[in-house]
Amino acid sequence: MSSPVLILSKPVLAALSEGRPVIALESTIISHGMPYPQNVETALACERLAREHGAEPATVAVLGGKLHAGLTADQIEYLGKAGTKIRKASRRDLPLMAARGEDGATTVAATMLVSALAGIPVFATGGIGGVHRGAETTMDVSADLEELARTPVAVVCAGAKSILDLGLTLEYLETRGVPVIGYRTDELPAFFTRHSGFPLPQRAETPEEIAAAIRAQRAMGYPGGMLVANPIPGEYEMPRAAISQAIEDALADARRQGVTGKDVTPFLLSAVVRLTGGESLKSNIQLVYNNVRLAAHIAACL
Ligand code: PSU
Ligand code: MN
Repeated sequence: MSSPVLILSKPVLAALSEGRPVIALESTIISHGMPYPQNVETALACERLAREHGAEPATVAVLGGKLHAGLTADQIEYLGKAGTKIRKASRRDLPLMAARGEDGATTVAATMLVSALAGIPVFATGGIGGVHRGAETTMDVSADLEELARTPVAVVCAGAKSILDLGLTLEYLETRGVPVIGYRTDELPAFFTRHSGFPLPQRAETPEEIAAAIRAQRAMGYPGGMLVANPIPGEYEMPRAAISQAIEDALADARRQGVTGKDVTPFLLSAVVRLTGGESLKSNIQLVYNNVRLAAHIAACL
């Protein structure tokens, strides 16, 4: 069901109306999260991987002011090539962008919102935004956390990067009543690494179990989504010392340059890629693939 504000691609519309599995994918990770051309290659590979695992991919973006679920390869190429020239679009940005017919790459928050409008229950990304270090003075808390509290979409991620304050991120999710489920782990994964030292309240062993939890959440009329934390496969993990050092250096750079607001996360991500000589990008790509596979399995069970 397309509407004046929402456009579903033909394959996504067909899959939804036939009751086949569909998973959403975001586009800020394409325009702001990775360099070109790896961003486009990764986005297209995620789509192929979803299909191989039986789910139709719905990559989400704002184009000409319309919310799109399901993009063409040319549209993905456009978002990747334009990179940070494309607006990073979160929930707050959508109304005026629609009025003005603008283009934007959707964050986790905006992608969840579009997924819910389109009727897509599962969404795969790399990492979510969270509570930034120093948030007690900056109040920089990602809109992704609020969206998880209010919008009924299950988000599969590899945890949150330790550019964030992981402890405060978990506290915030607890306060807002968001189910946070470790997939075969008792610990919040730290994106580039499997372990953060922060225990999770619950774990699940199979995609079936997670799908059953999503169905139960719906049946309870429970407003809000779910966070599924899926650790990066061990063979693609970054060495812990190297990544910690890169993150500390990136944070120091951001402070020196006075980076604030929505520029913080993209700045830190590209600094970490540079400081690790590109190694972190390889891990980033693999953990996204791992999340796409799990999201497709969950969608197939729903
Ligand atoms: N984490 C990543 N790569 C990304 C992002 C997060 O590993 O590209 C993006 C997501 O789109 C997420 C956004 O929604 O950054 C969070 O931005 P902020 O911290 O400004 O809310
Ligand atoms: Mn922020």
